[in-house]
This record gives sequence, C-alpha cells and structure tokens, in this order.
Amino acid sequence: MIKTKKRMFEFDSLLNSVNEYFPMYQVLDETGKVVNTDLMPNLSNEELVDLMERLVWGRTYDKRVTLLNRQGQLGNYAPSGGQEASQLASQYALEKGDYLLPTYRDLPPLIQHGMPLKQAFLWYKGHMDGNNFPADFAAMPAQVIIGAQYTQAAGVALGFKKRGRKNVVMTYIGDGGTSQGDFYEGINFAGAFNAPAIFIVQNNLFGISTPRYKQTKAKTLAQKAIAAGIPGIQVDGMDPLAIYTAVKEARKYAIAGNGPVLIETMTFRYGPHTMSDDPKRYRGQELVAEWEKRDCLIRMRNYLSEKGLWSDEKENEVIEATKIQIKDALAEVANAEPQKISEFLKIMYEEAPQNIQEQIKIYEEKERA
Ligand SMILES: Cc1ncc(C[n+]2csc(CCOP(=O)(O)OP(=O)(O)O)c2C)c(N)n1
Repeated sequence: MIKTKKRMFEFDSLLNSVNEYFPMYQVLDETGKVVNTDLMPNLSNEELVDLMERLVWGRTYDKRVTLLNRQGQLGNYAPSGGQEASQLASQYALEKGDYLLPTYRDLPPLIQHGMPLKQAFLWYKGHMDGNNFPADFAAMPAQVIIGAQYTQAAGVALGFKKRGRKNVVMTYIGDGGTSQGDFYEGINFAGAFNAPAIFIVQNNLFGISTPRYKQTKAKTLAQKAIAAGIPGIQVDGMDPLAIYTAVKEARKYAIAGNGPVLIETMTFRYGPHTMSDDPKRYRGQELVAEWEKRDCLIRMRNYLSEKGLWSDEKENEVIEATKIQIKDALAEVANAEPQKISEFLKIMYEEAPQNIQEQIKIYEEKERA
C-alpha cells in the first residue's frame, strides 16, 4: 500500500482563512434596517438628511451627465451611478483642510469637496481650466493614469506629517487599479513613514470589462494592506453609514500618528465603464438587478422615512434643484473662453524651457492670424 505523505503546510486552509479576517462591515442592511448599532455614526438628524441630499444629488448628477454626454454636449464621462455611498459618504467624513485625490470616476466627491460644477464640466470637455485649481483648494485634479494618485497621496500625506498639519489625505482607486505597481508603492511608502492617508479601494467588480476575479487571485482587496503593514478593512460600499464610520475612524487613527488605513468598499457601477463601452458584452442584467436591490438610496430612504426625516416630496425638490444647478453651470461653460494652446503651454512650467518658449511664440502667431 502506498502511503500518502502528510502535507507539511496547509496552504489551502491558510488561503481560505483570509475571509475570516476581512468581514464586510455594515450598519444598514438592504432594507435600511440597522444591523450594527456599535458602528452607528454620531450624526445629527440634520446631518443625516444632508448626507441623503448629497446621495440624491449624486444620482441625479450621474443621470443628467450621462444624458448630456449622449447628446454630445460634454466629452467622455465615467459614470458613477451606484457608487454614491462609497464616494459621497466617504467625502462627507472629511474635515476642512483634508486633501482629496480623486480618479476620473470621482468628480462627484470632488465637487462636494468644493470644485465648482462649471469646472467639472470644463474638465469633461478637456479644457485646461478644468484642472486649474486655486492654491487653497485641498484637492488634486481627477487622475486618469491608473494608480498615480496613490503615490501622490503618500507624498502629500508625508508633507502633512512633516509640517505637523492635523489633516488627512484621502484617495480613491478601483479594483483594477490595485493590480498596478503604484498602488503597492503608495501604500507601502505611506505605511513606512506613518503618513496620515486614507486609501479607498472602490471595488465595483470590473476594471473596464475585466472582472475582479480575473484581475487578482487575492480573496479580498482589503488584505493587500497587510503586506504594507497597515490595517485594511472591507465595508459594504452601498451602505453610507458604514462608510462614513469607517472613514471617520480611519481619520482619527491616522491623525493620531498611527499611519494610513486602507478601506475596500464593495460597490457597483450601474452604467458602462465610460460612454464608449457596452457593458452588456461583459456582464449580465441579473448581476445589475442583484446590485440594484442593494442600492444606497433605498436603504437611506427607508431608514430616514422611518424616522420621519424624508419624503418623496423632499427627494423631488433635491432632484429639481440639481437639474437647475447643472443647467446653470452648462450656461456658464458655454460662455467660457475657448482655450488657446499658447496659454496651455504658458502654465506648464514656472520657467518655460527654451523649446516650450519657442512653441509659445509659434502658437501665439497662429492664434493672432
Ligand atoms: C497606467 C494606465 N494603464 C491603463 C489605463 C487604461 N485604463 C483606464 S480605466 C482602466 C480600468 C480601471 O479599472 P478600475 O481600477 O477597476 O477602476 P474603475 O474604472 O472600475 O472605477 C484602464 C486599464 C490607464 N488609464 N492608465
């Protein structure tokens, strides 16, 4: 009889035990019932309503901008519908002076952080003024290079630490972005220097058309934090209250000098990756329907209505006000100065090198003609 040799390491069970260490934190379930009072954030009724208004604003914004894009009024657009809790409840937990580094999908939190709507629309049109922020605005323009914002966030956070500034730096990345080298470098650097950064991974299941399970063998994305020696947690990305609490707590931890935290939000984008792809080619309608049942608006609507703090009428008011806000901003954009290449070149460097100076002259002549 052949003796089967006992395995010296339980590799499979080691791998499978990972999920036990990364449970998904929730405050509200899919119906809006409180399932974990310990994680309930300390928000007044007014603040809860304020947060809901932002979520409704975000959904309306996404629907309108999608429509405007289809009409050819704006450039490319990366839809954010479905990710409102992940984006807007996390931003809501920041304090004045906290620094935000968003991606191309995170224009809504950038706007809530203080960027005028007009500027967001200029950004979609590829106008340089879309990136031209006042020095005191605590944010960087939306990043299109996957992962670049993670290394920048680590650097800004180290700067905050060195200056003794009591603020945090928060940045977003998608599930696909966590396979990028910059992601690991960013969290490792911030961890090594105890820099006050909050790294949000918005796991919306797809990097363009690549499903999360094909992107990485990791059981969770939160566990990637462990390799950098920093805490990582997984939160229900459709639950605004759980996300708010997670960011608030991460903020306290980082500001106390403990270093960064990584938060994986389990979320979903209802629309395509950008307006140039067809999601029906890579995901079924059943999956979309499954996630729609977990929607952040259903949860918050039920939760707040139960407390007598929300109504259909109130929701319609927010929707109508948002539509007017968008219409007004578009009118402002229509009056914006068309951008000149010479202007674009002039703001590239504090002191333009000779070749850029030559190009400026060439374009100024062309623009005069
Ligand atoms: C360095 C780099 N490589 C490739 C691309 C092209 N690209 C744009 S979006 C994207 C997928 C990103 O997916 P994910 O990080 O999951 O973010 P999501 O769009 O789902 O929010 C890729 C590969 C890029 N912008 N930058």
